[in-house]
Amino acid sequence: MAFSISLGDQKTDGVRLDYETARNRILNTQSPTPLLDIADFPVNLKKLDVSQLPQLAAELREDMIGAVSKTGGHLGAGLGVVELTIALHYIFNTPEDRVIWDVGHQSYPHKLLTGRRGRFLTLRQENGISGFTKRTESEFDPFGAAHSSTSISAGLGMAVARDLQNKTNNVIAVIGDGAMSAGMAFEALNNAGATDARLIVILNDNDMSIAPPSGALSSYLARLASGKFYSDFRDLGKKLSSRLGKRAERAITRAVGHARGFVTGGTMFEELGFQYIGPIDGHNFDVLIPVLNNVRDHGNGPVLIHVVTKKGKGYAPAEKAADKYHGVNKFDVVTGTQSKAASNAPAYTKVFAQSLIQEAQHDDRIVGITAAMPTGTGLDLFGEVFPTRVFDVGIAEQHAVTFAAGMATEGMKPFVAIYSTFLQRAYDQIVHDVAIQKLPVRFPIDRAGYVGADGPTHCGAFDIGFLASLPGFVVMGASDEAELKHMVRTAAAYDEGPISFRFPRGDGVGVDLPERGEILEIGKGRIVKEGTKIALLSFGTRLADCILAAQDLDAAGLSTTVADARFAKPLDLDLLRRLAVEHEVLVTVEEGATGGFDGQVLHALANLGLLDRGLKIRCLTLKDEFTDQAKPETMYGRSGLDRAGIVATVMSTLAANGQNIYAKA
Ligand SMILES: Cc1ncc(C[n+]2csc(CCOP(=O)(O)OP(=O)(O)O)c2C)c(N)n1
Repeated sequence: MAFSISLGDQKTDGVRLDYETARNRILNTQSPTPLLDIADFPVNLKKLDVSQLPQLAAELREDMIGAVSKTGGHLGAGLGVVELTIALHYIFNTPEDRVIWDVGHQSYPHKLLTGRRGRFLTLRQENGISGFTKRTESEFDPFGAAHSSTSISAGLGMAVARDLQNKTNNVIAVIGDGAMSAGMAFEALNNAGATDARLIVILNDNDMSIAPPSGALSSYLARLASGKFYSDFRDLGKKLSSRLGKRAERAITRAVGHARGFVTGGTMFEELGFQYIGPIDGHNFDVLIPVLNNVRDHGNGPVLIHVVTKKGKGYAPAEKAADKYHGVNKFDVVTGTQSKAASNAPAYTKVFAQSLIQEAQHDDRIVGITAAMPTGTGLDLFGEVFPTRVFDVGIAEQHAVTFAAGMATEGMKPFVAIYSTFLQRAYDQIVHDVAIQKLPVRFPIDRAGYVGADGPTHCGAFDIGFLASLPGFVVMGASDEAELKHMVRTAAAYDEGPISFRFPRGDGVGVDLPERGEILEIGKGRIVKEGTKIALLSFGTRLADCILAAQDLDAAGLSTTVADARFAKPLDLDLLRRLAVEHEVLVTVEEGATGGFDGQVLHALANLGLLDRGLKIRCLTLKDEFTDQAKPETMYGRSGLDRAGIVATVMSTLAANGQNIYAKA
């Protein structure tokens, strides 16, 4: 059997059991009623004896592995915090005590223990539970997340608000070592350390981000976790008791026999004003329980507990995988083999990476920058070819952009590859450090548009609007993978200022790829198909549906032109003029929020006087809402961004003679 599950060292004497044996022990021998059935809410979890917690942990892992094998999702991070999650709900009085999970991708065990087990197979599906924490989903989720490094700020806000209202609950922020590398986490530490606010920060250090972590903090934590072990535990107990009270001294002295070791004195966190406890073994209840018990309701000031865990813990395929099963498709539980949707077209990410490699072979000033997403952005492939020309700066989008700006001042050609949704975090850097100085930083923007199962927090909705509003910015949208190749080359060749190109998640449409991309003329779109009555003006990959819609419209006797704008900025005004003057109806189509390409087009048409002649114009964009997770096709359908929706918009525009299309919904 390829898959083994760990029941905790006490039960197995450190021997790893194969899956069947473990399962039988859990279900038959050890407990006729799975403990997970009992521990459906924290109030019931607390009825278990401490000695039963390792078994509960094993059941939780098995449940989670089984469910995620059917739904796909984030697995490795959750597997690593099973014991920590149980211990937190066992010791603290949730939901009165607030537990904030940073990013929220590791919250699956938390969801299973807080009343959501019955719905767990709906994870990340339409009308199902979210893959992240979400306030509207449960009172046990005090703060919504998905973008990283927000938990300490939110927790400090809650702690200060609690004190202002004379309440007494605990606030606990659980943050990973990867998330801790972000500027926002440091800003929060800096603020919290200077206050008396009773805030507990748990640093979940698994020495992994999505990829192995980069940066000096990671090396520092590794030194804390493995280098220096505190030798005199009694002294440590005394030291802590001055801040945490007598109980801490006794329990910590008791617990240390099971701990990996304690370090105290002079850690970075202590210098910042935190009481530092750790490192402790995050898979050992004998340590977790007394430490959390004694930190609960402690005196004043912030405390940081450094917990060492293993990402993917307890599931061999995850432990062995390079990414520790950070995010997985559906998979076979026994072998760990993941399914991959069948498609002959290459993924946009791969086309981007291969095109960038190709351009970099011609120009040694091209470098790639990622904010902790080398695999997601394809820069891992670039790094295999050019190891010295790729920079993983950690989860630090703001820094990534200004770092790129600095490189550009020195004549390098930085490509800052950041997903649309995470680029939001670096907006001031884009405006102030890049755009105002007209620096030629290149922005390849992946995951532009709907992202399906990851839901509203990851939807790439706003980049067109927030970039196209910046003076001098060139904003491109690839309509297929060949166009993406052209845009990589165009961006590499363009030195006048900032330039971006967006492309969606997933596979391309399967067009033939040119040997090498062409340099596109800046601000020029193209006519894909000529017609006379209807004009569909597409920006991005909805072009394929525009072409299909045009076939239907032609068949209905409505001769249709299809144009690929290529540029949201600068707009092709000649093309716009032609479409506006020669057609009765003009529909703009884009996979972005309102105020993006549509806004640019409407503004131009208005100021060119082209709206004064009776042109009927409609704009198709993402729905003006934060859309919950669903299949992308469903989302396109609801926004009218698919073939049928485009046809329906044209028909209703003609029929309604000027009425707005919202009537169709
Ligand atoms: C602002 C932002 N950038 C990038 C990401 C993508 N992302 C999700 S989880 C993750 C790694 C987090 O690592 P860590 O905090 O150590 O948690 P672990 O998964 O190891 O438990 C990254 C980079 C994100 N969620 N938010």
